[in-house]
Amino acid sequence: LHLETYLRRSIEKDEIFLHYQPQVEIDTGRLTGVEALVRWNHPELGLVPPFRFIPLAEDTGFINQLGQWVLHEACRQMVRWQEAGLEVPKIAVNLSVRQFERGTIVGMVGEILRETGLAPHRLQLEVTESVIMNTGDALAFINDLHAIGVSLAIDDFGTGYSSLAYLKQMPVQTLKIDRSFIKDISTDANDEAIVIAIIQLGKSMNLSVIAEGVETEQQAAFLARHGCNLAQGYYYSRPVTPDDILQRWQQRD
Ligand code: G
Ligand code: G
Ligand code: MN
Ligand code: NA
Repeated sequence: LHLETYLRRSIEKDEIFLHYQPQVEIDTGRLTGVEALVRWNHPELGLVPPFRFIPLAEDTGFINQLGQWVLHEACRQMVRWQEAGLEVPKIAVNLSVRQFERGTIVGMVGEILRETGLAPHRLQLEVTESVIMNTGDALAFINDLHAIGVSLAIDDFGTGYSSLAYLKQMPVQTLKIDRSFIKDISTDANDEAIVIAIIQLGKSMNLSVIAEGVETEQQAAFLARHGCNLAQGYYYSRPVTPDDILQRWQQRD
């Protein structure tokens, strides 16, 4: 069987699940949110990494079903944590460009929020710059999503065709600095300059800026020193199970 055939059955067979990666405030270590990251555990193939099945799901259109499942599960998990006594301030969920093509994204998000009872402001949708530049109606959809109260982050910021003109028009709240720029902070002067520029851009446009792929204390210190106080990365935590989130963060706050 082809991977594609397996993938189509993965949801009904209960092989898809989510891991969650903490987002933290650098100076306090406080949990500010989590990003939901999809995982596929196939009984024979084992854990299939997202870089193998997300592009396939996008090519085959399965991403629409998968994306809906992910969003629903992520919102339900927020409610479960809440019921267990842990208030996770915000959940970030990745959207792919294909999910904007059918024009049903806004209705789907609204319905999932209603059904799960999650407050809209606790959901953040992550889109890449290419979503914004390559989707004809992206601006309209993004305005509609903003209108129902969810927030928007630009993922992998700095790696795409970021048109600053677009950024200016859009109700975006957060820039996520791509981890490729964070990796060589302290050895690569260009990367340092780019990171500082993104932080400044965010500040002057009144956006919050989070760095991804933070793996060392030095990187965190550099970011904090330059005015970026939000981070996500292995230095704080890998993506982990819902239970891991509960155990680690319930005790801290
Ligand atoms: O942990 P990591 O290997 O999970 O993720 C690899 C890539 O897969 C990242 O670029 C991430 O944005 C993407 N990804 C993870 N989960 C999802 C998801 O639910 N939907 C989409 N569209 N992309 C995802
Ligand atoms: O593209 P996106 O930002 O949605 O994907 C997040 C991806 O980054 C996931 O694959 C996740 O496992 C990975 N990731 C998260 N933190 C780190 C990190 O500190 N270092 C590296 N190399 N990858 C990370
Ligand atoms: Mn992301
Ligand atoms: Na990213």
